[in-house]
Amino acid sequence: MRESQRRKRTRAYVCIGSNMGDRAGYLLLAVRAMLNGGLPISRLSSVYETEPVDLREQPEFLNMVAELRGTLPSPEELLAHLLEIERLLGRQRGPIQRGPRTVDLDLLLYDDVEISSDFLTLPHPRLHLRRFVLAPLAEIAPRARHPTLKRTAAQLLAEVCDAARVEVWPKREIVPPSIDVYPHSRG
Ligand code: PH2
Ligand code: MG
Ligand code: MG
Repeated sequence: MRESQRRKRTRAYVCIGSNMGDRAGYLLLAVRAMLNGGLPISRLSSVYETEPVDLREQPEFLNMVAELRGTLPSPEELLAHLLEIERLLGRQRGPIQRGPRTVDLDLLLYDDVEISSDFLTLPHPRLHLRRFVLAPLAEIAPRARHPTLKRTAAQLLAEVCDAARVEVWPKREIVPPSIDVYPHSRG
């Protein structure tokens, strides 16, 4: 199969996170920047509010997962594009690793690609350890397969030990306003 044909059917998953400022606004800006940059988003998970892991003394995160499907740039080019979006959205890389951030875009999976370089590790090395990644991933792609562990997202979620809280956000259903938007259009 030619390279151009192979790349047409690529599927990749990106975890989006924010725990600074207008968190939902940053998720939305990240999704818009990905679409404006030509990345073919085919599915978006719900938004989840999630307890911080690793560095636990920091504000709660909003996290979600996007599926990209179609003709994609190479994994390295895709990561460079995601890092550029982080930079445009005001992400500052301070001395604290895994600390608060306006927006974080992590490449989780790219087909069955396995890479380990200084720039990029695929699958994401902590993907299978984090409920805040596995819950939104399994929501939109329960059968997505981890090529190294040979487990699906649904299996990894059922088995994960991470007890940090992960809940769909916002907790209450958004009820449409009861105002009549078209007051003059009725017969
Ligand atoms: N990201 C981190 C560290 N900890 N915790 C949650 N809940 N969500 C995140 O996105 C997250 C985190 C480093 O990237
Ligand atoms: Mg991250
Ligand atoms: Mg990151």
